[in-house]
Amino acid sequence: MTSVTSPVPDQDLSGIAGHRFIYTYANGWQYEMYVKNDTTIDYRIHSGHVGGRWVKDQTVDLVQLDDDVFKVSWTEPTGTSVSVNVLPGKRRLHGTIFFPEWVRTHGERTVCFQNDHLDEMRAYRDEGPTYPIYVVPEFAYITLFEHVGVDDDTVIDRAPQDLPEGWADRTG
Ligand code: FER
Repeated sequence: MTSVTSPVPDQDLSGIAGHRFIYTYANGWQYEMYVKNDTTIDYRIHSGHVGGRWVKDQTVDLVQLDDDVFKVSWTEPTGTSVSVNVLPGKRRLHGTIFFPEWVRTHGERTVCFQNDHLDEMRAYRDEGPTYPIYVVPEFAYITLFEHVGVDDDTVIDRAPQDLPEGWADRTG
């Protein structure tokens, strides 16, 4: 239990750390996230506004809100912020993405392996325009949720377009 003097519930991240999941948002956008450890994710964007984009070693804030409820939050070098709630047992996810105006109008500039373009992304971020923020709040269904172990750099090691045809449609 929590209380006003002790608001933080006990944290057990073992239900999400070391797991890969693939999910499709209600707007049709398909994403893949690997929770590499308690503070880091790798991900690929299979389709959507910035489909083709992929990222390794993004630092995140990860917490457990309740049994089978986790929350992953972070800000990208592009200035995009994301907060994702994940309910693995229910295969349910809700993400809210906060895109700067320049990513809304020029999303293609972010479609790359970001790790090779970090200074470029920060320069775009600082150039803007940032506002108005384009907020995309969507539920998603998790089509695949699997334990793959922590700190494995082979889980996400290539661009989404370099995977075999139909790879992201595997369920489980
Ligand atoms: C997600 C929604 C958005 C996600 C990543 C993003 C890995 C990243 C967006 C961006 O930087 O363009 O569910 O999960």
